[in-house]
Amino acid sequence: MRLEKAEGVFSKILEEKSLDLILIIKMVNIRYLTGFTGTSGYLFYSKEGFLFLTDPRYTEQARKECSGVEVEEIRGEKLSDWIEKRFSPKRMGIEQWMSVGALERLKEGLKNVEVEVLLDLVEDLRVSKDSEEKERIKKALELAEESFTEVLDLFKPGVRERDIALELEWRMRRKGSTGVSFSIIVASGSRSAMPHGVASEKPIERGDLVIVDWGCVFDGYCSDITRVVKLGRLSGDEKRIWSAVYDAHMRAVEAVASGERDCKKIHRVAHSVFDEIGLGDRFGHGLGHGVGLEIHEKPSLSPLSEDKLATGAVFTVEPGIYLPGEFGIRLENIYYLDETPVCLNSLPLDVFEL
Ligand SMILES: [Mn+2]
Repeated sequence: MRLEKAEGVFSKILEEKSLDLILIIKMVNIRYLTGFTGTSGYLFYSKEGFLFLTDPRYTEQARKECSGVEVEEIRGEKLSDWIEKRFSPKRMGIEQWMSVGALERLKEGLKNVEVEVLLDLVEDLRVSKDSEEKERIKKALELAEESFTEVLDLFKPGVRERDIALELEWRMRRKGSTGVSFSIIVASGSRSAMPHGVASEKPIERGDLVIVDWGCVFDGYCSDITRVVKLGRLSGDEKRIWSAVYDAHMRAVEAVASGERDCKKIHRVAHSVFDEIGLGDRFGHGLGHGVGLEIHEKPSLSPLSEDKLATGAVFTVEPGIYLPGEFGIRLENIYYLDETPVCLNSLPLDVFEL
């Protein structure tokens, strides 16, 4: 079904841009289109349809995984020579992800071929998730949340941030995840003011506020969630900041619920909550991002985004306030956009006061 959808789009592009060939090189895009889970190969599209090229390490796997796609093998031959021999293209389009070095080599080998860079060809197709994708993301989130609940009793004075991160990762893997979707953030005390404070050797202390931002991969799909833990009771200041972040989060989700689909406007709704209390400049990152085969994918909810939220999109909402030298608070959930946004999380956004 994904291949059929892609075929419709790709065949139009061949025609509009007068191309003979399209080359897809990013492995998650190849996985999305063909089901191939290996780490090396090239997907071509021409008037004949799709063709997947891989090397002998993966030929058998590709024939099993890529149903409906012709698979060929390359052995001891330069990619450019193979392309010339198989397609003799005059004009070809290549995804933007090829390295400048690889592109130079390819152009040297294909001297008479015009090359055009194609932007976000498959990324745009990936925005709206089908039900199978949505279920995998939900499962990845479920494993992440269950594991977090199980490690809450580790938040004790003297336990290092990285011990918590390791335990969390180990539990997610034990439950069936293939790994973390990014390096787990456990940022305690004044480190919580660093939006990406990856777990360090620092032991957590009584009174610390701890930002935990984590996620795992299930069947290729990522989850991403942020919660705040406090060793003790929240101070007045911490409560005030938590409420502002919570309001920003909810106001953004309400904007989507009432029909806003312009991603930069959704970002602005959250930002304006912080502006109202004079903390606008303490929110320096985007409000959220798409989640799927990659931890950060389209759409981007940020001030410069040109993206629109499409039905079927799975995206995070994660406003945060960071006070250097003091503390930070970020609250992140994942939403699925049906007619209205549906929260995929089970854990509440409240601070876990321990
Ligand atoms: Mn995130």
